[in-house]
Amino acid sequence: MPEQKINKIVFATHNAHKLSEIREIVKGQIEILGLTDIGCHDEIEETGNTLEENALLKAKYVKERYGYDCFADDTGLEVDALGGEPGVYSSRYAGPSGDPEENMKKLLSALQGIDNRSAQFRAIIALILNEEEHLFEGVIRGTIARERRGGSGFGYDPIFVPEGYDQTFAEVDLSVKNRVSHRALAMAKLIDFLLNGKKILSLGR
Ligand code: ITT
Repeated sequence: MPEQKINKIVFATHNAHKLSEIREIVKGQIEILGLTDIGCHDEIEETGNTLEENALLKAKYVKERYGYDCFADDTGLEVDALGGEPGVYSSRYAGPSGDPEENMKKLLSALQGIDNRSAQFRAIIALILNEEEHLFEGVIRGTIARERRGGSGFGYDPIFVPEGYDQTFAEVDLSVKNRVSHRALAMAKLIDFLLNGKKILSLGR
């Protein structure tokens, strides 16, 4: 449990979309600093084999080199018919450039002719606070659309239809994504822990 009330924390990401999503989610509760705010412009390599390992690796990198308590998120799109792929390899699914259009193209062709479109986004947030590590998970189930639709969001959003909706994450209002998404669910657990000391999932050492 945090020793004192947290009102400011670093989010170890270079992804501007993630940063603005999270700032919107925690608006009025906690101030979020990005990596550029602390003078970190390093490309942090994601060499882990799981989302948990990669999230921890990013958070530890910033803590060790910059000295800030912080949290990092690693997200994967897990497609049932593909045995959970692309999963931890989601960002470089179609190659090292990480081009979202190419990633979606590859996924849509991998699912061509397959009726089972079930999938989930899974986000793991790793927090390093007072020398302790904590993990928080958020999962949203849904389906993979037959073609890309919508212009908002980022990454795989144009082909992911969250359960209970007909539109993709790139078609719904951002306020909807920020309420129901994998990252919103993981963030809710993180915020609860930071503000109230409640821990829902932790693999802390
Ligand atoms: P950082 O590591 O700097 O946080 P990143 O963009 O590399 O940013 P991830 O490794 O977590 O983030 O992302 C893995 C892939 O999943 C990548 O292709 C993202 O575009 C995609 N992704 C992550 N969150 C997403 C979301 O909310 N909606 C759609 N795609 C998402």
